[in-house]
Amino acid sequence: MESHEAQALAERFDREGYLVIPNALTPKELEPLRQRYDELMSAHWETVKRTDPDPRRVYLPRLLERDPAFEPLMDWPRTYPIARAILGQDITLASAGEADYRPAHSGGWIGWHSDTSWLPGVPYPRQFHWVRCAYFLEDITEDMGPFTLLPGSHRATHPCPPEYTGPDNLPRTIPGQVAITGKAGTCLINNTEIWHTSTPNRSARPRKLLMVLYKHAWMRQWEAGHDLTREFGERQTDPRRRQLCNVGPWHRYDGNWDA
Ligand SMILES: O=C(O)CCC(=O)C(=O)O
Repeated sequence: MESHEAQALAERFDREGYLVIPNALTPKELEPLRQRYDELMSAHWETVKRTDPDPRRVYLPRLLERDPAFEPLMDWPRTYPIARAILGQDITLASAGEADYRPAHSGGWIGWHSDTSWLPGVPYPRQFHWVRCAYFLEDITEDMGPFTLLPGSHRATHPCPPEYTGPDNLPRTIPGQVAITGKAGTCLINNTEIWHTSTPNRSARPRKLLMVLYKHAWMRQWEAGHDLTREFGERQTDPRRRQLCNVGPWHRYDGNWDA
């Protein structure tokens, strides 16, 4: 991707808080990812079912570390230049990636929210804090509980109104909301500060996502088992990937970043 193209998309992202990139992964590129995802998820599913017989969302952290097939997603050529243009040269990973699974015929699991509702209260000019790339492993249609967001809400100066979510903890329909649907291989890139939710999956098909999360080097990673391990970072040989994996200093007196 040409840098002027990535820059134009980054400017749109700044205004709207999200981008939808069709064909970020081709059918041939998707195939090995889907195969490993299905194997990992079906083993995890058995574990989850022991404690929760009716899960609404199943989630596997540290995805990038689970199989080398997923590693290239950290600097994928059709999406990474956009994340790099949005965050700038000190870009790093905010977590080790996640596999996300919404079973067929499952209820909603979360109401309207921002991932960091406290940011409007921080007294410095608004930063991009987390930028997430969510890759669709299969087609996602309206009835499959798509990620749903309110364009531009990442710039709000107040938290997401609690009345956007009903007493049943299901999201209410809000004027202007956009349900992100698309073909397998699509990537949703979003500012995680945007007000978002997802609806129940009323279809007979599971919703499958691979997620990669970026941040600035000087921010802490997502903790509690989501973060990249030191060992994984140290194994990387490519300077850009080492930076992405938080190896090396973040203060860079010399100003030379690798990503
Ligand atoms: O797509 C979804 O299920 C919603 C995801 C979400 O709200 C989140 O990860 O914070």
